[in-house]
Amino acid sequence: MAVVMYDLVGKDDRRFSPNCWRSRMALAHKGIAAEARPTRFGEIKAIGDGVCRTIPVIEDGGRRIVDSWAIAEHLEATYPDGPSLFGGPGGRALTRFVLHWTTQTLHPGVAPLIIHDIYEHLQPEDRDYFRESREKMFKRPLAEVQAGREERVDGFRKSLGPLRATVKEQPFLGGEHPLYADYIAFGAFQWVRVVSPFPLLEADDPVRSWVDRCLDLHGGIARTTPAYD
Ligand SMILES: N[C@@H](CCC(=O)N[C@@H](CS)C(=O)NCC(=O)O)C(=O)O
Repeated sequence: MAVVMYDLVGKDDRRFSPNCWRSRMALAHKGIAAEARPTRFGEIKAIGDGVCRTIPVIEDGGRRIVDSWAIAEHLEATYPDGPSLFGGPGGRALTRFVLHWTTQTLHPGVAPLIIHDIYEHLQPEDRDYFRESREKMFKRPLAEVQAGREERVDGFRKSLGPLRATVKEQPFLGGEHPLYADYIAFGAFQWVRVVSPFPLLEADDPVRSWVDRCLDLHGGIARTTPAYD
């Protein structure tokens, strides 16, 4: 039975979730055939027994796994013959740093630059929920949060310094080959390219070359969704 992955979807079948892309890349890395089932925000509560509040969620051999980190650990433990996602216990431990950096710095840096673009790329049924829930978080209208991004993007680009320095010295965060740490960070850039025409990175930024390398991985799976570049 193929693995099913519940994958956040917007209009025109855009698969835009940074967290879901981590899991899709992880499944592809392990060589696992998975059905990425399109799921709107409003459909998450209908998954399985109704306790899921976020996606990605996968169903694998009768088990349901919620949360992208739990999914990566499940795949690593269940499919030890596929290429490793962590490169051993030390790699797994270091990947936690990338996870927390992405959650606490990268995503909060990206979100205010594209939040209204995300809204505009949702299916109509999801729009009110998204606007209300995100305006509660930002305490301002989404268009206002995103306004002035041209002036703010330089600060965001500077914040990528450690990522930039690393992928200038080596092709992937994992070294010569990608590991799950690459997919965690890559998800943020995939999020932007799927919903926003805004030029987040400069053309000659080494981060951009690394994103391109990630886009080429696993038969170009991340290029299969509509996007702006
Ligand atoms: N810690 C979770 C976070 C997942 C998450 O926040 N997913 C978002 C989509 S990117 C979601 O499902 N949000 C549901 C909502 O906002 O209602 C993970 O890594 O899987």
